[in-house]
Amino acid sequence: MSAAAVFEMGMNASAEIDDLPLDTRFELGAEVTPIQAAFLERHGYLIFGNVASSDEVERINQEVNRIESEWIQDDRKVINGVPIFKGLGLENKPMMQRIPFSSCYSDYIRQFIRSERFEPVRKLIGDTVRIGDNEKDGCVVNTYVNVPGSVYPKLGWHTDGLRDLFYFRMPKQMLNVGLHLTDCPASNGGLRLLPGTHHQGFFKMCFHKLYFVDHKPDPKEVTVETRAGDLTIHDGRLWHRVQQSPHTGAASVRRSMYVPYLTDDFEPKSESSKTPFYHHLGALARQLKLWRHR
Ligand SMILES: O=C(O)CCC(=O)C(=O)O
Ligand SMILES: [Fe+2]
Repeated sequence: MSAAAVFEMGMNASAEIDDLPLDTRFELGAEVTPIQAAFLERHGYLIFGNVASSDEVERINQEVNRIESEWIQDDRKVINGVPIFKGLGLENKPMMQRIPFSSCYSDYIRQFIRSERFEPVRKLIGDTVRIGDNEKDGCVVNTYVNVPGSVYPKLGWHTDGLRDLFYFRMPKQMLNVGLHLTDCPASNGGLRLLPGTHHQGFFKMCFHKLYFVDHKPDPKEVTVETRAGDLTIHDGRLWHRVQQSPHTGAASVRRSMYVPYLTDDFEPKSESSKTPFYHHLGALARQLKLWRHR
C-alpha cells in the first residue's frame, strides 16, 4: 500500500475518529487500519501498545547498557561525527544519555528493528523506505534521568523537521518511530505532543515556540503515557517535548529508542563525517552544565 493510499483511507475514516480520546492506545496489526491512518492524519501521531515483549525490551536494554559501558571504557565522545551525550548518572557515574548509531553496535538491535511486525509502519512511511543504521544519527537511544550531573533530564519544545534546516534542506514530511524502553506514566514526565501542529505552515514551524529553550507546558499538549514495549509514531513537523521527571535518581529514568526510516538520498556516515553545526551548540551547552556541576 502506498502512503497516498493510506492517506486516502484515513480521510475516509475521518468522521469515525471524532470520539476517540487523544491518548488512544492502538494495537499494531498486520496493516495500519483506516481509523489509525485517520488519527495520524488528523493529530499527527499514533500510540501502539505492547509492540515489543518484556523479554525483547530487556534484551535491548542489556545491549544498550553494554554499548554504554564499552564507550565509557574507550572514552568515546563522538560516533561518525555525532557527539554522544555524556553526563553523570546514578551514583555520579559516567552515563551515555544519547547513544547514536546503536544498531551498528548491536546485531540484536539491528535485527529487532527489521522485525516483520514493523512492516505496516514501514509501509506507512513509504514504498521505498529503508532503515538508516549509519545515516543521520542512526538508531538513537535516549536515556533521561534527573540527577545533578545529568546532561539530559528533559528536552525542550521542538519539531524534528527543523533539523533539516541545519543541513540546509527544507523539512519534508517524515514519521518518527519510537520504541519505549521503560514505563513512563504521566507522573514521571515524558513525551508531550501538540496535536495537529504537523498541519501548521512553515512560519509556525519555525517560530511557534522557542526551539529547545521553552519547556513550558502547553494547555493543548497531550501526555503520552507509555509502558515499556510501546511504540509511538509522530510526524516530524509536530511540536513536542520531553518533560523532566519530578522524581530523582533511578525513579526518574526514562529510555526511548528512535528508528530512522529514511526515504531521501542514501548518505552513509563514517568516522570521517563532520559534526553538524547544531550538535556543536548542544555539546557546548552540555559542557557548561557539567562544568557548573563540578
Ligand atoms: O524521547 C523521546 O521520546 C523524544 C525524543 C525526541 O523528541 C528527539 O530526540 O527529537
Ligand atoms: Fe524530537
